[in-house]
Amino acid sequence: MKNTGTADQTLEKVCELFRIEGEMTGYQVICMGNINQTYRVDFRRADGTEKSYILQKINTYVFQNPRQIMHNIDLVTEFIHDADPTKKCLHFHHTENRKNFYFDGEGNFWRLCNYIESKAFDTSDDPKIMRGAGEAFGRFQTMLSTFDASSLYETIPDFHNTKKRIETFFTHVEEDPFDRVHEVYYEIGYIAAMRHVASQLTDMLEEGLLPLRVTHNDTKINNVLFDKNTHEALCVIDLDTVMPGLSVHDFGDAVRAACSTAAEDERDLHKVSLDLDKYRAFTEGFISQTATALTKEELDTMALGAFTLAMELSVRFLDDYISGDKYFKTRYPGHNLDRARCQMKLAQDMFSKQNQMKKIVHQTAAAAKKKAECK
Ligand code: GN1
Ligand code: MG
Repeated sequence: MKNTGTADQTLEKVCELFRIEGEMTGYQVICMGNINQTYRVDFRRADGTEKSYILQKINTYVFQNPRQIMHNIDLVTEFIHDADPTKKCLHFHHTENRKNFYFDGEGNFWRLCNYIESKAFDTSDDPKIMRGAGEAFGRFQTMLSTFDASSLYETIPDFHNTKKRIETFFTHVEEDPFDRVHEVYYEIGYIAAMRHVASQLTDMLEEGLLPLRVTHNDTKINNVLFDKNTHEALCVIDLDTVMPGLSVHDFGDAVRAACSTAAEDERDLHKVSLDLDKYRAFTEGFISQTATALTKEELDTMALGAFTLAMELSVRFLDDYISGDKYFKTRYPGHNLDRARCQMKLAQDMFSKQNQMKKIVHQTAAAAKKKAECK
């Protein structure tokens, strides 16, 4: 059924600028992601066939240089396509003047890409899916190992600089612009107590102990598209933050997002912990693609990466809460606070499970290396 009204007309006009053929028959708001506004737009072409596309309005509060993002995306998608033209991948359409974006002059920045018929998961109890997600992110990183990192803009500077994120957070705690700090003394205390542990990866990067690679930087499992029937991982999406970064951050972000026993914003904290079965399956998938490339220091710090990213997200959500909820899209007042508490609980559980998590990494890496040697 066709939606009516001005949104409809705006989407239709933008699609026209991207030279989409046929008549728009409808659209659907895709409720995925906390940043950009995403739509699926459906078209019927002159020959009667139907085709859908993904149209996105970029959040320019978060991405202050969207042109740089689209420059990166052009290079990365082309590289991925050339690496394996048989695989499904994102393809962004161009306007008449050969731009892969349209800026409407009223602050709206649009882009349009192919719609891939698929299924996405926030998590799964099926080890095959968890392993598939690990493989997809591991493969993504391995594939980009020969990509020229210097050709990429840093789309959000210091994106995973956990140390700096914590410093910024404490500046905002001092300022307390919305008089919310008194509600979160417990959380502030925990962040203060753990800031050195959470800053360890940043320190190691600065000391040259961990290698800088081209990484995805937003490895939520719902950024992997799976085949609807076979549940085989098809491709990795959301390339806005592909930048030089740490492998252990990609691993850690995926673990904190996919291997929890609860949703990212669960309010009942008793339900929140790390599911070690999911963690093992994801780790097996990720390491199967990266084992021979990862350094000893990287393998040693993967479990710390998961703790660090849960802490980083907790700090980011809490920072947004005390700063007036400007960054992440929220569905209700206090949503960022719930997310922050949930991620903190997850970080605490991961901290208590560090030894088990490290052991799984090392066992998996040893098995993967042995397998590679036997080949
Ligand atoms: C944002 O919009 P989405 O879900 O792809 C955020 C990530 C966070 C995530 C938490 C650019 O990603 O860093 O991990 O929310 N993206 C940006 O759900 O800040
Ligand atoms: Mg994203």
